[in-house]
Amino acid sequence: MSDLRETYLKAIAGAGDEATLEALRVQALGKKGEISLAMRELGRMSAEERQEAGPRLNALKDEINSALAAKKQALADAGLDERLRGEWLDVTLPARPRRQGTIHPVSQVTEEVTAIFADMGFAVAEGPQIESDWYNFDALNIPGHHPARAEMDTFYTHRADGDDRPPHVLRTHTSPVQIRTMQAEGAPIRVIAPGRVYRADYDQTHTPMFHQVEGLAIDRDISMANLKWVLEEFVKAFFEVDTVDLRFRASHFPFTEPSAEVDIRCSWEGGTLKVGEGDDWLEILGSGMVHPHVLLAGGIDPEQWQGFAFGMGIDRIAMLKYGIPDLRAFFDSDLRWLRHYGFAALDVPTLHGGLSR
Ligand code: 2U9
Repeated sequence: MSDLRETYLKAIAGAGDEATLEALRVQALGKKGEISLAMRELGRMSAEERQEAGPRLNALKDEINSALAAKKQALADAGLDERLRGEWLDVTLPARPRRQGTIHPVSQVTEEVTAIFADMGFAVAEGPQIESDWYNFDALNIPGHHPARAEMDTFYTHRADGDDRPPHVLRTHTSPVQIRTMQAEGAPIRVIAPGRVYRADYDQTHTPMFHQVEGLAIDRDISMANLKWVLEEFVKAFFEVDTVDLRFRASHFPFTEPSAEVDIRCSWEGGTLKVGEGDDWLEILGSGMVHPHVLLAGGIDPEQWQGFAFGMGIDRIAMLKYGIPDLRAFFDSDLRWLRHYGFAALDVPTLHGGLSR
């Protein structure tokens, strides 16, 4: 009987699958199994022999049953382990590239500009695209008779017949956003206002809707020197160069005094723009010290506070940085154009991670 025990326990331990286990069970404990047959022999034994052999056979039967159950469980566990190893998946891997959309250059450049100015302490401000003429013109020191109103090729909405109030306009610049910020928050202020603006103009360099970003910094001791530093830092970061040369040309805007248009030194060697070297100058933005009338319109005391402001076209600086030739293609929704000039959806521009790589 101890032979029987050893043989079966060894065979069970060495079984490689459930079928082998089942065969062993039948061979030992099945109707014609070795242990079942041995138990049948009990009837032919003397009472004494039976008393000795009965419990031993029963114990062996229990032991083999337990060994079978334990081995069955072990085989199942090993099977699960192997399946888990085979079906292992690293959920932290990036998604497989598929045909997918791209980030439009205007969105990409807006993100880049926002990251650069955020690093210098500027928050993003937003406002309505349909504005009253007061916010779009009067508050910015552009009175009704001022030629700038006509020059801006403004889109007007219609009032109902008999309604004499002045019509709303599609904002011609994002400047109304800064007026609203001044009214809502008071000084000091550091904001940029990126967004859509509208002018009735359409040719190779103008679309009736385009994008601007304007900046406004108001504090107690702000001067043109602060403006110059901020713009230099911006241009270096945006064009991803270590040095830039800026040229401030005296200009005129109703909302700033003094006003300056800003050019950057560049070269156009081989048709590609290089910023910071060469003998050409490229106009990229307008700027100046906020006119006292404009501070007053925003509810800020010009005796206590000064500020600088600047504005530039996002579409234009996107064309310059990424060598995009025709502005009109920006808004054609041409998939081939978008795949060519678009940016990968997960490449969010940051100053530490790189703006455009
Ligand atoms: C407030 C006060 C002053 C914003 C400014 C410019 C100069 C400028 C143009 C650049 C190219 C518009 O897109 S563009 O055609 N902008 O030259 N913008 S200063 O001045 C402000 C704005 C708001 C309250």
